[in-house]
Amino acid sequence: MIQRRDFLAGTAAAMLPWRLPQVRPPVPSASQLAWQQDELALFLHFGVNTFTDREWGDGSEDPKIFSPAALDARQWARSARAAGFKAMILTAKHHDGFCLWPTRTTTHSVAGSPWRGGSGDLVREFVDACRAEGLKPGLYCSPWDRNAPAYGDSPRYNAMYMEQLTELLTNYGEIHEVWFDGANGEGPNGRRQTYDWPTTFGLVKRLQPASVIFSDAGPDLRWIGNERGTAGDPNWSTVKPELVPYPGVSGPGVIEALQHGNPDGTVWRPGETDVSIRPGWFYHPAEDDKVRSVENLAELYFTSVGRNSKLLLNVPPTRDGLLHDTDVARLRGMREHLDGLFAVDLSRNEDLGRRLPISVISLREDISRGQSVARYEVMGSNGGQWISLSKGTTIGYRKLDRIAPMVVQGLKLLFHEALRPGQVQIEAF
Ligand code: FUL
Repeated sequence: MIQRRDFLAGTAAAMLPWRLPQVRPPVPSASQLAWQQDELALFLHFGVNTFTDREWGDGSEDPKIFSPAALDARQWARSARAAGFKAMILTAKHHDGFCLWPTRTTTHSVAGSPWRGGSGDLVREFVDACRAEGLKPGLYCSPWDRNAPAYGDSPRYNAMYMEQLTELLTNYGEIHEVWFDGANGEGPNGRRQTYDWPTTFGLVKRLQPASVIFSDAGPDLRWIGNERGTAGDPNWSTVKPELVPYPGVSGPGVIEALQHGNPDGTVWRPGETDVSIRPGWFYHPAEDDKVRSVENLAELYFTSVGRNSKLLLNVPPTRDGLLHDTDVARLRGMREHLDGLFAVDLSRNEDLGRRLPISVISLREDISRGQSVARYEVMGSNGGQWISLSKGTTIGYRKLDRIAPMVVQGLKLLFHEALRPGQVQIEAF
């Protein structure tokens, strides 16, 4: 018999030694929950580097090189939506300091470029395209700025950075995710900058209270600790904030904390897995034949969403300002592949009587109540006998286990270790 739902709070509760006292566990906010349920977001690295063929500009680029002749943000958004993505995040400013919107803080922006005759606003076109296609817009504004003369004069640059964020977060409607990296290199004057993270995060929360803030140190979402597209296993959505106190911090234990979270964590801070469809973050013609395959993209889904994370997949626009045909085709292929894989939940069949082999087991915890399961095992019966199909540690939002294809007549889920009572749903494909 298939057990689609198991209530840990029921029979299993009596058998399991709960690891934590029955106090109210950290749980996701409504924004964090919605963010995780979206599963897929598209990342767009675009700017002067697209035209110089570099990954990191040095801030000396002439704004006149920015001239995407056929730029169409709706094409980005349509491609994302068709592939099942629910959100998009744009590099409003990367380390080179070039702003994709006509900011008042610097002339190093689209206003100095020939694009749209110098009166273009790419952040505007981006958010409009997101909304037209039903996607949630997010923005990445790099704190490291290799163009700003004030960089390294800490209070002065921090004031400028707050002004830039204020423009981005007040003039473009609701921004769902605000993305920060911790990059902290030298400025045009060779000086290093001391960022003011508490004020930065406070400003975002004041201007966009429903947004989620991403950085190594959250506060809402944490970096998963690598750019290879692989979340940790186990992966807890709870963290001990003192282990990663600010964005860009390095040292013993930091990557480990980002990859795995912590079962005893006091704060809900799920991991976001950012990775590029190409070797670089920005578009480079020489990488046109190095775009990830459909199978590889599907694999990324398993190692991110399938490990209680969310996938932020970078697909960089070309110099024309369009997503490349190859990348668009791979996104579509990824969608078709996943749709095919998850088309029929075989655990719903009355007796699995169609005798179709299952090859993927999907588990979902009701994370609105927190994250609980620490060790589980899925058993399948092939007649009279129960055999172990897969074993794992954490589940969280979603855990996907691939197994050698097998026809089973029954499935059951065993909980060997859990922090507290919870609820899990099992499906089979
Ligand atoms: C890093 C940057 O240095 C890379 O260029 C890229 O933007 C990546 C997503 O974040 O911090």
